[in-house]
Amino acid sequence: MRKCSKKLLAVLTAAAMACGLAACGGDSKESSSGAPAGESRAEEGGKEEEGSDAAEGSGEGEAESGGSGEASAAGRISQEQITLEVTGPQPSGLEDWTKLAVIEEYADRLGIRLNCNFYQTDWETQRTLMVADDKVPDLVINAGIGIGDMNKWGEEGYFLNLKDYIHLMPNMQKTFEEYPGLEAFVTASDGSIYGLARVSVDLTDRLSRTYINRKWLENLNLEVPSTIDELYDVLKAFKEQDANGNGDPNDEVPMLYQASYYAVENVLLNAYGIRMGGVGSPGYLLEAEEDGKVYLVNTTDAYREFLRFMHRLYAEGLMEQQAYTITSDEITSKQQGDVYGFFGCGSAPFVMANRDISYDAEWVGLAGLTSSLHSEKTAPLATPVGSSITIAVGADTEHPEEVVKFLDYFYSEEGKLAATRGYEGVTFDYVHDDELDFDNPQMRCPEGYASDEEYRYKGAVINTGFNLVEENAVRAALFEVPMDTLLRDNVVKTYGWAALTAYANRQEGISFVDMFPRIAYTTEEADARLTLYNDINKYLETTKAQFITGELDLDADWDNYVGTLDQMGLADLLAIEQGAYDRYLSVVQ
Ligand SMILES: [Ca+2]
Ligand SMILES: [Ca+2]
Repeated sequence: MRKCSKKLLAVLTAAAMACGLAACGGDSKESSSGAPAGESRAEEGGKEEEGSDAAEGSGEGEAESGGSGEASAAGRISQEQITLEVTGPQPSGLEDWTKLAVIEEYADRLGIRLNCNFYQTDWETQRTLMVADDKVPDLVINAGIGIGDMNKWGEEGYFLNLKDYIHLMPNMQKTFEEYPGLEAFVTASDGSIYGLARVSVDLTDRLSRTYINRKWLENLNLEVPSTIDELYDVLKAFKEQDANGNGDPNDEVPMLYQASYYAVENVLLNAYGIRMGGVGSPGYLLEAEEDGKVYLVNTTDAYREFLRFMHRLYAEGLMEQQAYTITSDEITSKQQGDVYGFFGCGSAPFVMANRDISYDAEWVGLAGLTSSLHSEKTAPLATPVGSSITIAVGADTEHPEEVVKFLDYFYSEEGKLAATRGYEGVTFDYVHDDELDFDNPQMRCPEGYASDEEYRYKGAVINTGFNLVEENAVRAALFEVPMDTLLRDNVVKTYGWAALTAYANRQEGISFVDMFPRIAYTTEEADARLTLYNDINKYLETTKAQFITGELDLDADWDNYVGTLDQMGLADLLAIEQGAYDRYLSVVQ
């Protein structure tokens, strides 16, 4: 029920009713509720920017301005050129948006000229003011709006309901069919869609990045483990023997575990049938029964067995003993000294060791571990859906049909590239990758730019602005090539961690399973959830560390742990999660 919506206001004003703008704008007094603390789990641990994969560009590009005059495969969106006002935070790395090649290309090919007004600082405040002052332009990009605020502002009439135009968005509909979790996340409880979240389909970003030391395995004549017990035996051998071969049998740390390297839990939890992935911190694990009932994994027997395993590793010196105090600089230094045997990360081995990517060849990916509790080989996939709304359309746009067609374009094959790399022959060229046997859209590197990557964000495209579908051609190819290809020396040294991850997860018998999806809270739910979630999550984090280090006993203290969670209001928190999950189900089913 809208109290004082903007659309309603026009009617009310016409009828000489008193409803001042200030009072209406006042509805949007807060803006924080959409995204509780720690909500950006997926952005953990630096996905390094890609684009420098295959170094040299052609060096002959000179797409200054004027456009190429090429037509779009999709045809022009507007026969007569129209101008759309665009706002958002200054895209990362951008200096002057008027220099971007796509500005002329979009104008020439699509009939859409963009006029951008980016904010250098304090975007969140600007965004709130923009709504409060009722000055939302045609397009807001890189918006970072929490879904609760998005739906509230949409309902109040500040943003266009894209659902009313969905018949003009066939490419988006196709993407919704492929990723129903995306549609569910952006759909408000009344069925409206006020903003779009990015969908990142790259499997190397969605699968666990967990690696075991190839040289150590070879030195000790050990196989890559496939069960949790075999893993234990390998870690034990790493500890007892001189795995790194430096003459000292005691300087190995079999497993690295630390705040930034908790990703290793993904594979370990999965060995117990638990799919890491929740709706907040990685330590707050939700899953749903077949019948749709949401429960907290952290109180299950399977989770207790996982903690038992972790405690065993800790107690027997098989994991980093400084897990809760060590710094990332210390980790890099230890890693350069060849001290770690097994870890998971959000980046890559070469990143943590501060080496070049060929260093990754010293590692091998690990996935699909089984245990007595979980005999199926599975690989959990994180949700591809972004944590906030990245693009929304102002309700007052004079060109609603053109704007939605323009957005839909970025879900098409040509449009996905137009958003991330620009246009063939203008900003990129297809270069055949002989190793992986596919055509790679390789950015050009015109004079004046230090690298093709710099050209991408300074001279070619609006960095992440229209990346509604985030793809990565090279990484996608790693999941298509014959398995043997992934073992080739050149491939491993060139594509490093991504090749290791693809190989590990493509092993015969492994099936992909979805983690708990990204669900959307209303602002009321988000407000009610915030304190409950923060308190419970903090308690889960603390007790987890205590169970692992042995400060708490997994037998003697377990019932008290479960009871404390009940007292803290776990049932109330789960009721909120259930409500949001039910709405998710109502869209995907
Ligand atoms: Ca050792
Ligand atoms: Ca040693």
